[in-house]
Amino acid sequence: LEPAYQFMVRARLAGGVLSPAQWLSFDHIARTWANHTLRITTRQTFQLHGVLKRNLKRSIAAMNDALVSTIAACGDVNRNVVASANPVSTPAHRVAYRWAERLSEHLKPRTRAYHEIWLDEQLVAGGEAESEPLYGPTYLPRKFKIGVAVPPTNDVDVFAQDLGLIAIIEHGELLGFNIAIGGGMGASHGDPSTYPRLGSVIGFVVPEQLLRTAEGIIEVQRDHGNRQERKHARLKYTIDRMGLAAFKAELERRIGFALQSSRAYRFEHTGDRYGWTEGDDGRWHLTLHIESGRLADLPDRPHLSGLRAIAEQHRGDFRLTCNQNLIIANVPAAQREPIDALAAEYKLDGYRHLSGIRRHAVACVAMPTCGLAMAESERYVPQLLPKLEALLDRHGLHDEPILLRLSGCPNGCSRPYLGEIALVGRAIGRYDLRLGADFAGQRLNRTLRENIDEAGILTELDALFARYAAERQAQEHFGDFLVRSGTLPAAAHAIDVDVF
Ligand code: SRM
Ligand code: SF4
Repeated sequence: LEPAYQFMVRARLAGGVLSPAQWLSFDHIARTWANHTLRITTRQTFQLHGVLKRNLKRSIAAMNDALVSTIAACGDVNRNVVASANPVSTPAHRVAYRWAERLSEHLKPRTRAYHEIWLDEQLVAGGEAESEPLYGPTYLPRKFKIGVAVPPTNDVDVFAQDLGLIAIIEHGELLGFNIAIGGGMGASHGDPSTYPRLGSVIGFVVPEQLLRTAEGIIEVQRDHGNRQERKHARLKYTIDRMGLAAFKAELERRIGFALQSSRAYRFEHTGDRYGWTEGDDGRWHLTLHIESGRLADLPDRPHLSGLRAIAEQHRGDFRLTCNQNLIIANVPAAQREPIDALAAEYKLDGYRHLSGIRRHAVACVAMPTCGLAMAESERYVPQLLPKLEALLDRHGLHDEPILLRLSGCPNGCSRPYLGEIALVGRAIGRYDLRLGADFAGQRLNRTLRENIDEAGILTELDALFARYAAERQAQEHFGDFLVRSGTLPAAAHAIDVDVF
């Protein structure tokens, strides 16, 4: 008898968009073969947990039947391309999203092995090298991530991506993209040769140059990335080893054109806009708050069933956000009321009463399914958040928007180094407390205390909230206050904006 091996399955959903029919397929797969939950990830897709080995093939086949793949959702290739989900309000936003789709499709591995293994496609003769013009026989040294942001919203955390694309829109028209390279979060405790890094903006390209530029960056990483030491294999280390100027020169040599100077842009925030917003075409979008992205049927919150009921009626689409939330998008005005009624019936309307910190909290999966977790993260949120809210209430800061990020280990799946407050797991019940990122995803935070327990975390934050309440300037965010007031060392890792 074989042990009951369980697997996690991750879908590939460029830009996090799916139809109601696809939603219903995911719902069915979650209930039939997984642990009756769907998990919205920080890269705008679904993970399913607890899929038994004997059900793995059926689950993947069912996704493919719904025209969703799992190919390259993991592995040393380009991963799910993320794109600003919020708002989806102008033609330029839609064009930016379509570029995310095109990138995703263009950079997808060409191998048929996936189809042969999972979808019973007949074996095709010929080596992988022939079928992988970009990745070659040995693929990339490490995973590669792309995100498209539409200023002023940086909901994809564009500077945390290997390749961050900042859409430059003027008078409603997409002119092209600023190119930011070398972002990445992962680090290892006690190893300073590993570190989070923000992307460096190296120039601007027009849309027609985008695919070749992305390919060129991937080619340089493919040929120059570190294949000896996996810890140093991400693009950020390749760039820091080669030097930004040398990397850019090599890129331009390969693609055969020079990047233009980067264009001006301004990010204001990384968050989602909860509630209803209207698009330029008169359609409506409802952003729901989903705690840590977990959709389950709990006694007081039957969210999974609620969204199934909505998917059965909804004729627009669904959009997953990089903050692990959900947008019921493209709703005609007449459909708002029935959707509101279902949201209320299934307790999906919690977005109406969120504290400032809860609106901006993101937590990675961690225990019990993540094999790399050192501490709790998603499961710690329901205990930690009320305690933080109580402290904030006491200092009159209930509605103050504060970015909170929790990760169960330093790999940084919740992008914790971009939290104004972040906890990075060390051991059960113990975390590094990091503080002082900005509100728009453009400055890394700093470690204030290492390896402390909950009591230590709350004591530190209580004192800092008191000072923030008393000493902050008008409109000043918590992270900015901590840096300005000298509570933390000034951030040395500000982004390399407009280097070229
Ligand atoms: Fe992640 C590995 C979960 C986004 C950095 N990540 C893992 C694994 C697969 C653990 C493993 O390798 O055994 C986790 C599965 C846990 C579970 O039980 O489900 C896991 N990562 C997640 C998700 C589900 C977190 C979430 O709560 O939403 C996100 C799924 C993304 C997706 O849909 O594709 C997720 N991971 C991220 C991000 C954020 C992002 O991409 O914007 C990062 C930081 C950005 C970056 O890559 O630098 C991230 N995950 C990592 C790393 C560290 C990589 C590094 O360069 O050091 C690992 C470990 C590794 O690759 O060796 C990792
Ligand atoms: Fe697991 Fe660490 Fe990623 Fe959390 S940050 S999901 S603990 S790998």
